[in-house]
Amino acid sequence: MIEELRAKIKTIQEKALQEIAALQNLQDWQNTKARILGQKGSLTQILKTLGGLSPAERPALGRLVNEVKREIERRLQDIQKTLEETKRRQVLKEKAVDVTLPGLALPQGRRHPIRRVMEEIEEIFLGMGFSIFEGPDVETDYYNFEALNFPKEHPARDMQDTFYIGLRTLRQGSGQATDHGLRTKEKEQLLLRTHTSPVQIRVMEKQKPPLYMIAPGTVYRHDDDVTHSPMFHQVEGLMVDTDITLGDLKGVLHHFCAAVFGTDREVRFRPSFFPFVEPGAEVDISCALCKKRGCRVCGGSGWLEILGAGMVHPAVFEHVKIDPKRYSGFAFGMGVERIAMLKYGIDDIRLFYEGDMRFLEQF
Ligand code: FA5
Repeated sequence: MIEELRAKIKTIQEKALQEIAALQNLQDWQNTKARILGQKGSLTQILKTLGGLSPAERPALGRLVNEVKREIERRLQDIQKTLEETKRRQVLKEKAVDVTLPGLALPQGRRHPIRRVMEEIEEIFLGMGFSIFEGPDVETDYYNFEALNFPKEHPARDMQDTFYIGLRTLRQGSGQATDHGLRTKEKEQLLLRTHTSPVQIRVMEKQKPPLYMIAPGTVYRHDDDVTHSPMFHQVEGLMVDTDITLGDLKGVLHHFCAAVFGTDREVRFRPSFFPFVEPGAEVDISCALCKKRGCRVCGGSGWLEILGAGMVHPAVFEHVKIDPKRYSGFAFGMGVERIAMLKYGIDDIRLFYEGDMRFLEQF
C-alpha cells in the first residue's frame, strides 16, 4: 500500500513537472495549477488519503507529499513569472507606436467653388466702396416683379420661369394700406425669387441715396440643362447717386471683369431689355478658348454673356419714392455659376451640385 502510494506520488510529480515545463500561457497555467493543487487536484487527493494510513506510515509519506507539493509550487511560481513577462512584451509590441511614422492626414473641408467665387466677387465690390445687403429667398410678386416694372400679365414675366408657392393673407392690423398699396386681409402671391433684383427695391425703400450696394444670394427658376440650373446664385449691384451715368456703369464693370478674368479679356456691352432698366444691356467677355475666332464653348460667336445691366428705370424710382429728376443710378445682375464656369473652364453647371469630391477637391 505504501509503496503503491509512493509510486503514485512519483508519477504525479513527474507528470506535473513535465506539464509545467511545457506551459505556453497564463490560462493553461491556471488550469494546470487547479488540476494538481486545486480542491480536486491530483496531489490534494493523495493528501486526503494520508488520513487512512497508520501513524507509523503517515509522517514519511506526509513529508514526501509536502516536498513534492513545494517543488511543484516553486516551479509554478517560476514559470508564472516567465509567462507574465512574455505577455507583457507581447502587449507592448501590439501597442507599440512608431514615432518615426508620418502623421495621419485628416480629411480637410474646403469652401465650395461657388462660395469662393461669390466671396471673390464680394471682395472686388467691397474694394470699390459697395456694401453688402441680403433679401429673402421667398419673395412676393410685388418685390420680384411689380416694383421692378413688370406689370401684371406683362409678357416680360415669361422671361423668368417662376416657381410659385401660394398666396399669403396679409396680417390683420391697423387696417392701414401697406407701402405697396395692399390692404390687410388681402392676399399676396408668394414665389421663390427668380433674381436678386428685388433686394434693390427692399434696400431703396429703407435707405435713400447715395447708395452703393451689392446683394449676393440664391435664386430659383424652372430651368434645367448644362448651363441652367433650377437653383443658382446671382450677385446684384446697384449704385444710386446724383449724376450717375452709363459711363460709371461701364467703368465699374470693366474694373470687375479685369479683376475676375484678367486684363487680357475684352468686355462688350450689347443692348438688351429688362423692364427695370433703360437703357438695358448684356455684358459679354471675349472667349478665352478661341480668342474671339469662334468655338464650341462660345457657340461660334467669340463672346460669352456674363450679366445683365442698365440704368435704373424711372418707374422703379417712383415705386420706392426716390426722385428720378434728382437721382440716377445703374444696376446689374450676374450669374455666379456662369462666372465660375468661365473662370475655371467648367462645361456643365450640374457638376457644382453633385457633391462629387473628385470635382470639389480641385478647388
Ligand atoms: C436677370 O436676372 C436680371 N435680374 C439681371 C439684371 C439686374 C439686369 C439688374 C439689369 C439690371 P437674367 O435673367 O439674364 O437677368 O440673369 C442674369 C444671369 O443669371 C445670366 O446672365 C446668367 O449668367 C444667370 N442665369 C440665368 N438663368 C440661369 C440658370 N437657370 N442657371 C444658372 N445661371 C442662370
